[in-house]
Amino acid sequence: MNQRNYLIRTAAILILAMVSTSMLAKNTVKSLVAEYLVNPIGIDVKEPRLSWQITSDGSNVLQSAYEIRVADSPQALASKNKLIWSSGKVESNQSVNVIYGGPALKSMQRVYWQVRIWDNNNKVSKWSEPAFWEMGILEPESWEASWITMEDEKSVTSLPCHYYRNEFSTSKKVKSARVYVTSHGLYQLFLNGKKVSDDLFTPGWTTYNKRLQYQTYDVTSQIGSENAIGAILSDGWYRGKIGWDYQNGYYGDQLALLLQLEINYTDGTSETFTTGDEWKVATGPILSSSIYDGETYDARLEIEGWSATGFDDGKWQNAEVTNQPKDILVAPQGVPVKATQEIKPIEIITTLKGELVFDMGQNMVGWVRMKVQGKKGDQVVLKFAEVLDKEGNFYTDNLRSAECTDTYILKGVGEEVFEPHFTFHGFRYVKLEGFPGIPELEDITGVVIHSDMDRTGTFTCSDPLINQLQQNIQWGQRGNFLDVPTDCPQRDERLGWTGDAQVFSMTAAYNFDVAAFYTKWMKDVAADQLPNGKVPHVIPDVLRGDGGSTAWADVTIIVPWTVYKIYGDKRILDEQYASMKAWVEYMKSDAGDDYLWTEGSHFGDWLAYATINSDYPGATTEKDLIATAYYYNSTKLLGKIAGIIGNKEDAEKYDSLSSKIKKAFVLEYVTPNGRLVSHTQTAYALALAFDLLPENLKGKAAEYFANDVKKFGHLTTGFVGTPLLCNTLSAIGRDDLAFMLLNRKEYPSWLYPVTKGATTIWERWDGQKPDGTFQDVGMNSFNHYAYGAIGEWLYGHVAGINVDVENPGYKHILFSPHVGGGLTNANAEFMSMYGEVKSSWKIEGQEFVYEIVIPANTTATVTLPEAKVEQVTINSSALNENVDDLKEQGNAVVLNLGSGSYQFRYPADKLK
Ligand code: RAM
Repeated sequence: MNQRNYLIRTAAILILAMVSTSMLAKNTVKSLVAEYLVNPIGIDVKEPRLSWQITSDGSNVLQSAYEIRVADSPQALASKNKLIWSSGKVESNQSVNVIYGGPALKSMQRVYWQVRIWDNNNKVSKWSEPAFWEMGILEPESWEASWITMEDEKSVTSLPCHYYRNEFSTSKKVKSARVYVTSHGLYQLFLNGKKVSDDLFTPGWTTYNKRLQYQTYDVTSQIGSENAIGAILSDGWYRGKIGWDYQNGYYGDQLALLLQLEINYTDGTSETFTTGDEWKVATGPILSSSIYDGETYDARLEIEGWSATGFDDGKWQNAEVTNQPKDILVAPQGVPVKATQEIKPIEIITTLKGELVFDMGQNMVGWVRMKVQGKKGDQVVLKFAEVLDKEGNFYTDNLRSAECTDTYILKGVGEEVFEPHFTFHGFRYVKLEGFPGIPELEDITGVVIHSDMDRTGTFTCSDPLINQLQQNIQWGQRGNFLDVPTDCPQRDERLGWTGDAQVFSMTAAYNFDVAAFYTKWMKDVAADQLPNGKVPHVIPDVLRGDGGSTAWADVTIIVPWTVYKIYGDKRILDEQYASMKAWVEYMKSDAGDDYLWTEGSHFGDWLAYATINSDYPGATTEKDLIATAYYYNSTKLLGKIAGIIGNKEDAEKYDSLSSKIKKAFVLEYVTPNGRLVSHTQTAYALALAFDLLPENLKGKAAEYFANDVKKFGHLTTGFVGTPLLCNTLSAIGRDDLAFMLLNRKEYPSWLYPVTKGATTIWERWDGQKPDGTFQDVGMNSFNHYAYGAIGEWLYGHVAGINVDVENPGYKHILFSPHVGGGLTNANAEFMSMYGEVKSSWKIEGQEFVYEIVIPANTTATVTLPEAKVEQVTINSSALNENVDDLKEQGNAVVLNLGSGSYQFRYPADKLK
């Protein structure tokens, strides 16, 4: 919709609002976030963006103005002359990502802020509760600390973890204390014997040689007069095994710690304690710890009280100062990894082979906590697997070289509790060897870990199998969003595969709040991009620059575009623009003058349907067709993005380039009758979804597409085609086929794994074959989210919650539910930046009942399928007597509404 129409429509809604809104609507401003985070500390975004939500007991509520005020304490917010910044009353409907416009903020500065709004009746709200954000260390010079390491210990194989410690005292009353900390390798931090934070896998995974995150923790309440500080360091991604070929030490061979503790006293003075050569270091009970291989812990070597005061570290060696860079330190922009759930096993199995196996009932990512009692030196070995084989035995062949083994050696002092520190496993089954005595269910607890994103979406419907599919998609996302979006969590891979991330990004953004998560990861994409614009296959890149595959490297454009659409985030488009452009320029130079991208090495429609039939080996979509289609799509999007960020010249340039690619595509890959040279579902889905066909051939191509689906009766797509498949069938009016694909239970389909008991999404359509045997051990993950990209269609099409790209961030919402596939209800809820969006329909007797929630400060267009205006009621009254802005369009009724909760009812005869 163009700007003018939007304004007219908004005006219409405002008029309507006058009629139906209670003039006394009470509006509350809440859920304040800075840079998508609740009260973040230690950020380094110099002009943070502020967002809030409005809740109201009235309907048709829009914000007409806001006022933000910022001060250095909550109390000071109320006194005008103490403010750091006041926006004044700004006439604006913007309540998402409003840029802080006050004076430059200093390192470590904390500011409090609050906001009030005026609604469309010019009624002002109360000020919100105060929120805050706090800056981290903004200049490298402010890092006074030195990197420290353990003398002479350079290694590229896993050695025992390092334990660092130091003590310090304070003599004055502490007002505030912050610790800034990072490491080469992973760290866990302790203060006076206690863990400082429940963040896991810190400092996270980035392109370490270019960007290294540090964390900031508020330790004010933990500081006493005598203090001890300790840290454990392990290899992690930095020095451990990562990538192919048993590759260790990709980033370096030396573990190191950097820590700075800033204490402000109540008398206005301050003190800084830092890592330096007076620190002590030793090894301890963690004999080895590897992300792929697991952890070995010898409890007999535990060091009682090592991170508390008074410990005798006389036998520890002095740490050595090491010269490592500090100018690459960045504050995290994502969300930390945390343990978010605990799971009890459902069964203890003795397999045919006699193995003792716990079934967690869910393919999960994390580890288990084990309770055990035995003799000193007893050794319990825990192994992890996703599946049992067809005989019911423990199966680990698909983990490839990853050992996924935790070993615990008992100290022999009554009940002992073990959980690993720096490893994670992807598993449903846990095999125990050497357990003293007979284990019970309660001896094992599953600890689920992932980037702690807020869950924003739910989707349910009348079919339990589809509900399980949705659960599997969400579990797949949880298991694979671990500071970076990985392909899988179990085998010797777990890498940030770009293709998987891009195809899943829309689904991901329905399920969880991924704004911060992707903002962080996209910076790594840009950091690892090669000077010629080529994008590595995995980010962070541990494959030494191998990259440039179509549909994978296009992550540069597609993920920021998703973040823009879902969160209305323009800054990510600005900040990633150079990276996006470099990628398009790379394709342009590789494609050359004929605009067909026939060069390069590509994954193609990865893992598409394959058969062993002699006359039909499976669906092969030519790689250059895919590459040229993506070249077109990314170029076109880049042009659009250039326009959005105000770069007119590029907008025109890439728009015109995209037209040339389209022409070349049609000439090369489309017959004059609309048939594609690769006559596959993926090819048609690409051509139709990306709008690559001339108007007169669209109908014919759609027919070929539909006929192919009908002929097979199943999907034949891989990673590239699958995310587009149902959306495109629906777009050409073939919901019947899209629902047929969704409902199919035999291989290949989304529900086939569900019927086999899957609790996550599989990498391959036939990870486990109907006869119970497995796919090739070389590549058979049972927790791979890529095919979960169908989630986007469930939320957007079946339940009907869609973003309007012209008014991104759900400022204007498109509700368009679709009944089909025998479903009698479908329900989606989505927590947008503006508040809760809901879309829920059911067939109740002879009636279609549809409920929606439109949050305050948004508007919506609702499309009611198979409806006649005079038969529809809204909140139990006749629709046409209550809503002016409505029309009949084909068989649907289309209306525009402002915020509120609405229920529609009308006869369902045409919907069944
Ligand atoms: C495998 C995985 C991954 C995919 C690459 C191309 O490693 O299946 O998901 O993106 O191949």
